[in-house]
Amino acid sequence: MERTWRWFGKKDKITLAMLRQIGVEGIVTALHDVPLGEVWTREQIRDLREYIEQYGMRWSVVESLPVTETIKYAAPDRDQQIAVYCQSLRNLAAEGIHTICYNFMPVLDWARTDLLHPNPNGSSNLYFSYSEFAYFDIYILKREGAREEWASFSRFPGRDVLAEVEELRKTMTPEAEHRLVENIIVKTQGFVSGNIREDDEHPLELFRQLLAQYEGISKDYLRENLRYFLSAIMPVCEECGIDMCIHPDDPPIPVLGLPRIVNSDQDIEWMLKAVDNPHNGLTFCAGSLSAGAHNNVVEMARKYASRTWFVHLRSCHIFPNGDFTEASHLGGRADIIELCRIFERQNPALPMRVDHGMTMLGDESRGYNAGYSFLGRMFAMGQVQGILATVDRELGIPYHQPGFFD
Ligand code: DNO
Repeated sequence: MERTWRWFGKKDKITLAMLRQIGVEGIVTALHDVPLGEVWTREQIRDLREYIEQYGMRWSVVESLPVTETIKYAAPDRDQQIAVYCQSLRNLAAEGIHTICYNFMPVLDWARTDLLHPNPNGSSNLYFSYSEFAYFDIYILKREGAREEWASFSRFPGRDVLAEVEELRKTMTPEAEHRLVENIIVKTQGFVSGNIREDDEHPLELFRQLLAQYEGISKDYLRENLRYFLSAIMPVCEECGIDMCIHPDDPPIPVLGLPRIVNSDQDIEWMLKAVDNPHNGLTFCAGSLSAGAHNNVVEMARKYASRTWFVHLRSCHIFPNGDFTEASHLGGRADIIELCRIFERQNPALPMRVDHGMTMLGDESRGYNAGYSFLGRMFAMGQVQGILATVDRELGIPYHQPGFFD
């Protein structure tokens, strides 16, 4: 697979010169400064593409070209927003960028409760605690109906999340509450979705307003809106040779009363069949899928490899109570070694990025985006390059380590 890296643009503290030294061939990025719902112009795209090319790499994948909430919940302006989306797609294709990652998660993109959860080895990883998330929902967000929903939450037999929330309440401090808000709706969201920015003064209020727009919206309704969106953009994708790759929901469960529609085998099967066009494809995010005990990641990779246009390599460990953390790229539930075999066999040129990594050896004080450390991701990238070299040897695929004399 093509070794790519998520880079957050010219302001990213991790520079392209650094990335070249660690074997990165392709860049995954977005026009992070263009406000949600505006066209990405050819000039803006060209400027960034040429900047990347100066460093001997290419702009391989857009992650993400965000879908506005109004498209997701079908507001009156959705056709106008879809037209904006199509124009951005045309402009990207005209600049030679043909692989587009996006997601259809309402309001909240990915979610974690702890961004620096200690590992036994002294490094840290991202972590999701159901009781802390429920505490946020009931006592901080104060969402109507949240308590009742958590009272009937039965995903983990024998676990009483509501009782844990009450226990937590006894020791919760204002600082810890503030940290939960930061972790759940600010630090993990600001740099990916554009709904909430790091400098928003009242993120909770904003978040409540966004949630309110989804009142009464069911899973089926959201699915129909995805079908509508995909059907509308497919002619442009065909005309311009664009491959769309939807990113699965992270975590792979419904959250905060919002429907989520891309988190299981059945969901993926539904969305690929709903608009059965090869340009409607998948970002195979092994991390998001492996956070759900219902997902057999290797089986899913086999089943969907032929409709996968972009791969995220990451693996989760699920604790006995159901909470999960991000594991080593050589461990956890995802079986990255087998995934490399499957995707390498499918297409050795498929863009792949290491998704998240440990925060280690000083990463914590560098102000990187949550999950997107430098040393931790570099460590994971080294592990994955080793796997790829081994798998390529097994499969008889020539392996070239970029940036070296062979
Ligand atoms: C977090 C990621 C998400 C994902 C986007 C794709 O690290 O899993 O930000 O990349 O949602 O649209």
